[in-house]
Amino acid sequence: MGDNICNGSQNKKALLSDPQLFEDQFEDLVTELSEQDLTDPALSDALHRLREVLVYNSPGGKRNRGLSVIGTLRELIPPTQLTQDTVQRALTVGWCIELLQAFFLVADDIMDASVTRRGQPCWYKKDGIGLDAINDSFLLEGSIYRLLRRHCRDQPYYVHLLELFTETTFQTELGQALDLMTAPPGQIDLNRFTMERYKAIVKYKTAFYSFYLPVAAAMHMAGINSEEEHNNAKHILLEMGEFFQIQDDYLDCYGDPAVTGKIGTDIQDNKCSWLVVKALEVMSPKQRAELEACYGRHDDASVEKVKALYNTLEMSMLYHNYEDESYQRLQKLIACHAQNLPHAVFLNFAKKIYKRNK
Ligand code: GPP
Ligand code: MG
Ligand code: MG
Ligand code: MG
Repeated sequence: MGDNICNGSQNKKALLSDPQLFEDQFEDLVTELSEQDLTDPALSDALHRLREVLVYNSPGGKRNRGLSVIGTLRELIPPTQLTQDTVQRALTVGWCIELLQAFFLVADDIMDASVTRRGQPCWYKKDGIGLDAINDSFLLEGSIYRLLRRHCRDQPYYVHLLELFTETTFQTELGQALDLMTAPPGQIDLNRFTMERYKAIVKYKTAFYSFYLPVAAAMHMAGINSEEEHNNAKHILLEMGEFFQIQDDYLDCYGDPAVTGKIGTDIQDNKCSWLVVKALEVMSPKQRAELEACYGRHDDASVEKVKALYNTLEMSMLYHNYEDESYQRLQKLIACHAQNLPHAVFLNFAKKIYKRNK
């Protein structure tokens, strides 16, 4: 569609907010992936399954990652240069990040033995799905590259986006490997849970894909490719990502499942969570022995003992102090490292995550 043609539907689109445009685009992308792209009738059952997987596993999230592609692009390109086609493409790239997230979550919930996600049963928990969900996660990942090809193939930044998505996926998988290796079921060894190991896990499993990826994608779309500019952005965004995962760990224990949409499993799963790492820094040898006896166990009584110990140590207060410190540190980082990039790129993101409860 040409950018200068103004028909009724385009006029209407111009009035909608980015979140509305983003939600509206989803159905079109599902139809494109499951109906228009592959027309071999022999595939119709598989494509029907793909539609089901997309529809079940994409809604209900906060959309922070997906929406920040267009949000960042609006800070990088003057409104007069932002054509409707460019906006549509930024929304599609945003959906690619949401699909990457859906791919990771479907797989992560199997690995973490989770029960609910975004207020509904985890996909693998549904009747008749089980471990077939592994293949469904691959379908979600594959969908990313079909969309990028269809919508961005002719753009000068196409290869940059491909490399960014594949590199980020690999970094996340390495982070997930660290997360899993540091939490072997049934082998409790509190010596494993160091702050150094914690930071490595969360940088790779969360920060790259949740924070650097959407901003870096928008930077490439705006023609900003220099390593220096990307490193500046990365510096700030990885710090934000670390804090975001610390919040996720806090909410795993202290969040309200009715709000977060998921029931925590970190204590049972023997995870190297911020809570256990921080608690170990402040507890007495006697408390450490108590923790050793009840962490990483599945019975309710053991889980409750861990939570009671966290309460005694006032972990909630320690977390809120950390949140305040982290916010101050981030403001300084933005002031020092944003350089040529508009500070709003980072401040908008920070506004969405600090003091969140879901
Ligand atoms: C969040 O960990 C990290 C991910 C969802 C990345 C998974 C990566 C894969 C390669 C599958 P988490 O388990 O704490 O998230 P949640 O609390 O949402 O389950
Ligand atoms: Mg996990
Ligand atoms: Mg998980
Ligand atoms: Mg978690």
